[in-house]
Amino acid sequence: MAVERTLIILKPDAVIRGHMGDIIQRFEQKSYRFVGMKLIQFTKEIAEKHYREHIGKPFFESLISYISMSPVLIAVVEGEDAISVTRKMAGATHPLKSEPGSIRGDFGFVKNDNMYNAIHASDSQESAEREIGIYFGPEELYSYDDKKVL
Ligand code: 3AN
Repeated sequence: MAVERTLIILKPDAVIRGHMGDIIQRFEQKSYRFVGMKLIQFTKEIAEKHYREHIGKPFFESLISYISMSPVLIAVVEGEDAISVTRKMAGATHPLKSEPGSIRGDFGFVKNDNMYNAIHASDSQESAEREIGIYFGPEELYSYDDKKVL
C-alpha cells in the first residue's frame, strides 16, 4: 500500500444535477483528502489533451460536447491506494453496467442513446501524474496531515 494522488472530474451531469456534494462526500467518508480542487470549462483543446487516446473514435465528438456542457469540478484525491480504490468507487464505464453502490451505478444514466457517467478517475499511476499535470501546478496542490485537525 502507498499514499497516492489521483485525478477525478465530476462531469457536467453531476454538476448540473447537483450531485457534486454527494460524490465529494463519498471520498470524505473514506478518509481521502482533497488536496486540489477547481471548476473549469472544457474546450476542444483541453478535451483533446485529456482524452488523447480517444481522438478519432466514433464517440469522440459526442464525448467533447458532453464534457463541455457546463463547467466541471476537477480535484486531486489523496490517500492509501487512491488510484485503484477511486476507480472501484467510480464503477464500470457504462452507467447501466456499473454496480449499484458505485458512483456511476448510483448517479449515471442513459438518455437518447447518450451515456452520462458522472465521474472520471485516472486509471493508473502514469495517467494520474499526466492528468494532474494538465490541470494543476505544484503550487495549487496542498499537503496537510489529517492528524493536525483531529
Ligand atoms: P473510463 O472513464 O471508465 O476510464 P474510458 O477512458 O474508456 O473510460 O473512456 C473515457 C470516457 O469516454 C468515458 N468516461 C465515457 O464518457 C466515454 N466513452 C468511452 N467509451 C464510450 C462509448 N463506447 N460510447 C460513448 N462514450 C464512451
